[in-house]
Amino acid sequence: AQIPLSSRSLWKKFAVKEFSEKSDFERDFVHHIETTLARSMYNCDDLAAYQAASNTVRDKLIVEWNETQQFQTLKDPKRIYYLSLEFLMGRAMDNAMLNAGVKDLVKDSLSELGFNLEDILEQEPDAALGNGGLGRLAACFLDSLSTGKYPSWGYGLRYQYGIFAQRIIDGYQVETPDYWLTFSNPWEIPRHEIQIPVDFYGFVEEEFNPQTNETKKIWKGGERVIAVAYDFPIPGYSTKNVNNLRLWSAKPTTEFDFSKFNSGDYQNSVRLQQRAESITAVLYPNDNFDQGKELRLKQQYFWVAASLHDIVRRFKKTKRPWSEFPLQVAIQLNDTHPTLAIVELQRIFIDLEGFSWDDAWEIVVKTFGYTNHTVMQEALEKWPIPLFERLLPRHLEIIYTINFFFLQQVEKKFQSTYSQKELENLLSSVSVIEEYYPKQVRMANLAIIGSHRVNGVAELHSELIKTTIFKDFVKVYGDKKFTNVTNGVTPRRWLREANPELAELIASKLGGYEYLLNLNLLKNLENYLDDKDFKHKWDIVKLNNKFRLTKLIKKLTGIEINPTEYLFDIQVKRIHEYKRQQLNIFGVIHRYLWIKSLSPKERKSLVQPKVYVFGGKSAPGYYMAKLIIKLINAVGELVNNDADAEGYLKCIFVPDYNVSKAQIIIPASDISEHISTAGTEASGTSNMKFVLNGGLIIGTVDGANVEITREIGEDNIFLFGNLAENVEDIRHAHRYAPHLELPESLKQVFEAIESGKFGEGDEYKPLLDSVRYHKDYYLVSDDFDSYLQAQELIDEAYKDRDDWIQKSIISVANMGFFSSDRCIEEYAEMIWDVEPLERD
Ligand code: IMP
Ligand code: B1N
Repeated sequence: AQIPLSSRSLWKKFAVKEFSEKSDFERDFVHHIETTLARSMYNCDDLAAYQAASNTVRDKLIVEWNETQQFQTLKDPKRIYYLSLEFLMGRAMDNAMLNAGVKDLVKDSLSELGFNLEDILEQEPDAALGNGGLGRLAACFLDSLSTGKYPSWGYGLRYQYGIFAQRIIDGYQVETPDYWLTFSNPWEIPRHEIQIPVDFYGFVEEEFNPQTNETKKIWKGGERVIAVAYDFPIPGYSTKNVNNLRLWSAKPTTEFDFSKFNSGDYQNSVRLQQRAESITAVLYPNDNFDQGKELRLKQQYFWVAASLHDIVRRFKKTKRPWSEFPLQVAIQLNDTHPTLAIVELQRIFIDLEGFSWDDAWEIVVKTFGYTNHTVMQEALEKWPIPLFERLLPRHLEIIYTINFFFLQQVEKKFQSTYSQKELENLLSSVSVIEEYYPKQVRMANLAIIGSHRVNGVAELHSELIKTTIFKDFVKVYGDKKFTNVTNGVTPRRWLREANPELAELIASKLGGYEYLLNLNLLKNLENYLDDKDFKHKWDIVKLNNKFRLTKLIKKLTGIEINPTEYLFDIQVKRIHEYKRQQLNIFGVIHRYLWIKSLSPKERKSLVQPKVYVFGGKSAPGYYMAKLIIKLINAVGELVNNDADAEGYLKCIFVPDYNVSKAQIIIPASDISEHISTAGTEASGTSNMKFVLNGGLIIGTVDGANVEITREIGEDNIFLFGNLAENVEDIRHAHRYAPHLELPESLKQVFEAIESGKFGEGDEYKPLLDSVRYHKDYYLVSDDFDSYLQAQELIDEAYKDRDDWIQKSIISVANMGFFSSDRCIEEYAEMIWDVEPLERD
């Protein structure tokens, strides 16, 4: 519906004006308190103040959001669609103020109104719709897409429960639901008018058309659910560009099943409706693991179907010919989770728009790009055919056809050069269908076949996928289809917001905050390596950040630490055997035993005081990871209360690690641990965040550690352990060795654990046995001594504080490459073929 021309001047006269002065903000704030919240100055607590303040900031955002969307509709540029099942956004308020450049104004206004901004920001719950690196990467990418002025949309699910909150009870992880929508959420705009029907189950019918003499396949769905859109404005830094993140929420159809109702089965008919909402109820809490649950497949199709419907509708509005679809639309698949989009788009073209197979498929392949994030076998998605067939019968048919044409092409290419046996092996390895009991659909194979580009997320990882899990696809396609885009992080959240003191110190030398838009400018910090005053300030900033963290630790655990004495050694990330928190805690135990063996005098002269900080969640069903958490807490319990270790060693487990805690923890590190078994961590992104905040790394030659080393120099990182190229051989040796010989150092640690120092010794048996008797898949025993040596080098290096600060500054100065702005530029050029669009 269009407003008549005669009314439009009235609209323009009353167009919303954004606040730009304190008095405007204060007026809008009071307005929201009194109307939106129906409160007053007599009952306004910090929570109400947060709600009013966030609504006021939101209003400003919405004005720009509207103008950006209208501008993009008018210009109709190629758009990027980033499909991700996870967006780990964290808090929105501080980010929105910083990006819009109004934080100081808001702070002063709130103070005049009687509130403290920092306290108010604490009221916001994290939007924790993700597990870890993959979800947070998607959030960093949205920030960079808006900042880089790329016309783009994120599409995901609006889970009512994000990643669970973690509590530690008697040293064990206990999960509690994260209902983050308790209070109305000012950062989302419900679009109740955007309702997209999504069908499941049912059957496929053939329809004969006597005119064309063709039969057409029609899918008759058996269960219908409605997708409702919720829009989250994504502001860019220092630009009026505000893009959109659209998250879908499931609700029942209003079409009531009257047949059930009339037959007296009212209860069942209501139950079916309630079932609809369960689709977007909860995020699956697994990182790097595929659980293969039916509800997860339902989530995936629900999300993909609604998103594609929206994308196709937007394209159709422009009345362009279909051939222009891939010129207007780039869809990026964040891992294989949205791979059904390939099939759904093919279905739309064939079944609904009447394309020929080949015409449709050409457009589909040009449209999609696929990012792989892991080589871990247990994370690769596979769906049993019987389940798939029941839920999505038509899609399975299309997959069979895609696979048929693909295998035909492979056969043609190799039949003259390969033996029958070789050809069979190749075909069965690249086939979308795995011959298994029951047969399975391999989503990664489908994603590769249906995309024009496949990328890994760090150089080492991108090489690995070409030589291991996807090597047979390289034979088929050559290696041009496979590329690398090394991950990055947004310096707005991970430097300026998380570490305002360091950001300001850097700005004071680089002539302002321009570097947040061009992170390579950090290089100029190397001009100040001899500036005593600057280095002193650098050191003080780190100390202040350690104070900030110890305050948080005190609040969460009751444990008091005086940070001036200690080196802070931090490992925060999902708990996983491949990330090897067990290696770290075995190292802590080793150090504790050493300290205990020394006289007080020796301690004073030999021991570098250290706080080991751990944090991270285990998947609820991951027994071994939960055992590691328990061991860390048990070690903490002992050493934190041992007078011999007082002043030399602390071991802390920070409960409920999340994005907003990361923003406090990361800036406080002297050393952070990124110690995965070589070849297992695709990239890692917290490694980048730690170094960007002036911390050094102890790490394996894995993921993006390799490129960090190249950029900052190998003198500024503590590398250890076996290389990825040797891991398979070592595993092979383990498998065939009669028994595994442990290093003396590790034997001592195991003896201490078994002796019952950390509670019931037997309890940890599975953890020790996985090393001793179960082939040590993660090479803990092979890397242990090398790890201890690296720790010794750290103690040594930390003694020369001036040199340490030097290392820290050089590292930060060379982190420009790891801005997610650079990633987005690479995707835009190599994969999406899109340009920024400046608003005028
Ligand atoms: P969509 O691409 O149709 O979802 O539109 C996204 C946004 O673009 C809308 O929320 C509007 O702000 C804007 N928009 C859509 N259609 C028009 C139009 O015809 N004129 C101006 N703005 C539009
Ligand atoms: O993606 C990150 C990388 O930096 C990490 O190295 C990588 O481990 C992480 C299934 C995953 N890979 N795979 C997942 C998450 C949830 C799930 O259900 C797999 N996460 C990663 C960003 O590239």
